[in-house]
Amino acid sequence: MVSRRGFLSSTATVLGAGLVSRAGAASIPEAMIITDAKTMPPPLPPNGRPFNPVVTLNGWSAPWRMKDGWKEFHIVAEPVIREMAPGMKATLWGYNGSSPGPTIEVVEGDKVRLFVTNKLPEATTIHWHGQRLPNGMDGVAGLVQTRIPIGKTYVYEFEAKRPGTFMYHPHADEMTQMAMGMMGFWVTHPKNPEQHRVDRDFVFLLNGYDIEPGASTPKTSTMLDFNLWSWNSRVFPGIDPLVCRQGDRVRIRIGNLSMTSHPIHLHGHEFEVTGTDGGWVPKSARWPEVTTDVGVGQMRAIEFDATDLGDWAFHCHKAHHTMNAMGHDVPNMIGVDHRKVANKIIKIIPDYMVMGERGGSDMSEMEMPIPDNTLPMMTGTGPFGPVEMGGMFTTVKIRAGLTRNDYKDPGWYQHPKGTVAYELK
Ligand SMILES: [Cu+2]
Repeated sequence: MVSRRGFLSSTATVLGAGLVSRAGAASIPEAMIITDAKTMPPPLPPNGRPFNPVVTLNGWSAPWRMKDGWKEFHIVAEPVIREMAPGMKATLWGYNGSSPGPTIEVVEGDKVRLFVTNKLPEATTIHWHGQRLPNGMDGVAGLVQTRIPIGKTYVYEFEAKRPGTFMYHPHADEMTQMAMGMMGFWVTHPKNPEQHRVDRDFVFLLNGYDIEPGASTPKTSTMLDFNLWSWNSRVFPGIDPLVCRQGDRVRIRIGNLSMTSHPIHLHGHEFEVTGTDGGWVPKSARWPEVTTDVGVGQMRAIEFDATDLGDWAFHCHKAHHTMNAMGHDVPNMIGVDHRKVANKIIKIIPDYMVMGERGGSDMSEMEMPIPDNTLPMMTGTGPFGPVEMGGMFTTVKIRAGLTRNDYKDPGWYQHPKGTVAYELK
């Protein structure tokens, strides 16, 4: 047995852990553990039927083994440490070293066997959200199965009948376990790889946490007032850019396992919703949009042609969801001259700062001392200064001439002369 604690580092850690007993090892595939939060370019499927793999934003796809015609995965529910952005680590629960867990990719018609080992301090289950499957494989504790006790492994078996976009999450002590980060993405690819083919296919989950500045464990009794709104348990500037080649047909699949809806907005391009929870949307039923609301428990696949070069903002349109941990009980000080009061306060509290009289930008411009292990509320610096964002914000970076499997951050866009807003002299 190898202690995985020692492997929790910022560098990529890939390790087949000896997680099961020697007797069980023969029949259970190794569980791959990855704790790094880098976006991993997808490897082509080494066996089984062919498909065009997806790219999990700040994540990865689970490996499998083929055995007697079954596609077998080993999923381990366990405590994890997730870096949400440089400077802040969260103590979460997840699967196989990360939260969210690895993306599961199968092909329509695959017989799928999932070994689920429970390394949490309490019982759990996994519900395969959106799937057609035998009732007893649906993962609802008490209703269709007994809970998976601590230390035990349960086996789920079903045929992946419907191609599309799915999620997985516990259906046992849900409020705690989902608030702690237990969730993952699932893609069932169409039998014919030419069907619904795109050049780049990104996936991520919308989630939210309530972590007090300076703390690392989420408050699990919070119902709505979460303070960190994340994509795959990452917040801006920790969310990788979605790198696209000019001319690519791009799909972005989004699943919402947070406790509120998120209007997801793309700059500079129109998209269509081509897939929902229930499957693919017929071409005749699609309409162009630049924002689509993703409700709680829903999945949406959007598609667009990456025609225009640039670093295009891509974010949730709820303004308080593009901010990091903050106090919400802040009075609006715009237009209030409180210098006289401030001078009196400074006699008692020398560090007192006058803030907010000119708007909220003071927050991003001022270097306020913040507790350890937290993030500034509005942060990130672009080539033109502070971006003043946090939370559910990143960029779609469109560049000419990238190679097919190149997802590396190309740096900031170099604007052609005369194409940037300018000051009137
Ligand atoms: Cu939002």
